[in-house]
Amino acid sequence: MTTLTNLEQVRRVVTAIPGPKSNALIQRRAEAVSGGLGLTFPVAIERASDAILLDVDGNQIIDMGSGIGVTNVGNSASRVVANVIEQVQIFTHTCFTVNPYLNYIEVCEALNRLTPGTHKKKSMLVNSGAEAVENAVKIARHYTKRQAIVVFEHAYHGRTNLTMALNAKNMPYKEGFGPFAPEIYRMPMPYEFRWIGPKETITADAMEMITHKIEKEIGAHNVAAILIEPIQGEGGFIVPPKGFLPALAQYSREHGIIFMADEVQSGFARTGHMFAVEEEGVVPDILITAKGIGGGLPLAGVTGRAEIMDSVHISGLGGTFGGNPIACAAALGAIATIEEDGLIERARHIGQVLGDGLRALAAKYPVIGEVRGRGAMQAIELIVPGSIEPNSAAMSQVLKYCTANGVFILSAGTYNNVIRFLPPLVITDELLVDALKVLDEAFATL
Ligand code: PLZ
Repeated sequence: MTTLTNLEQVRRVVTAIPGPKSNALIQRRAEAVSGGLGLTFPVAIERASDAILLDVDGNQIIDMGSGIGVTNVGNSASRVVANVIEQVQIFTHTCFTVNPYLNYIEVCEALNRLTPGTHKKKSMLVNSGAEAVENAVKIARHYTKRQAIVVFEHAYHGRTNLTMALNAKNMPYKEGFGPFAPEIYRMPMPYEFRWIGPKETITADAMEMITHKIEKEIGAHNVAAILIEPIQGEGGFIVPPKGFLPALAQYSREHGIIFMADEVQSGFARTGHMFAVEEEGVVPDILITAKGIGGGLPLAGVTGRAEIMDSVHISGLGGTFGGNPIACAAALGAIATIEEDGLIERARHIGQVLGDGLRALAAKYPVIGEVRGRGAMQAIELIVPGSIEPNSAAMSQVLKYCTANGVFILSAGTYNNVIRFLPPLVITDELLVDALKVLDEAFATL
């Protein structure tokens, strides 16, 4: 077996990006692949390690997106690679509900140990974030014998039928794909930057609006679960104001409502905690994981209070591939990497370097309306200077410049005007500083 050496962690631009080989591959893609799939960067990847992506034209690109918050431990991280190679030679699949195996149980034990709360917890594994959210909803409804699910403005939870209904944004997620699942109720989100009321009382005012709506429009006794991303991802890295998540969790507790945190994007050390809810000591009844758990392999989990997770009748939960042994082996490698290499601390450090760099840019360029985030989950919201009008054109121009110069940065936001940073937590300071330099040049071109 050939072993590939890791890519040197430097940016290197050797052709136009996208280069000729990427362009040819993108044409081939257009012939073979459904046009319904998006294409954020028309740049095809040949290899990757840690925070560097090598494209088919030989350019080394800084990865500031981690495949949308997945490769937190770096691309092809050594423990993930070693565990996968070993597992693929041992056995590839049985279906856990047909013949169980050890590493599925070990991943559940790790989830039960790592998620907040000292109560007895149990977990189940599935393939994707959306599937985990679906299962969390199934379990919460089954346990409470209630149907209503409360979600929020700017929320994103997936692309399956139920999760489409949970999403806030119509285009591109819902347009033409209805009918959607019933018994989903959307509440106002205290999005500080765009909040129209007084900012000093935002938490209390939002809670007042939400509890009023729940009590008058649904009936609290009909609500099975309140589902929220502790920091909203696709919606634009909206960080709820201090006290909001604890207040929601408290309200849920008082009304027998399951409080569910969707930590698909914010989890696994991303925000400088293993899970983002820890910032304010919030203990969810159910916590949903995906993305970073698998170190790049498809895996997701639902972890909750034992009595809730055990309330479902036998065989009420399952799936052919959920908790596939190769994905579980990868997850154990990713979790070991986070714990043994101090990646939670590292995420805080990244937050400092990136946050300082972005705040310096915001002071220089009035098109940056706000810098927000936590740890290695940071964003800037672009506006028409002197207003809060979303500036999506500036965002596109900045990202185009970055791509051409070997830095991949993702967008986000209900108004398509947020630039989000989700670097692998193993990224070097040198690469971070280099990416910030390219970003500065990009803003200078506006
Ligand atoms: N919950 C909070 O961020 C996935 C979407 C990419 P899946 N976000 C990236 C795209 O364009 O489809 C996400 C999330 C939160 C759930 C999900 C869904 O996770 O693994 O994509 O199903």
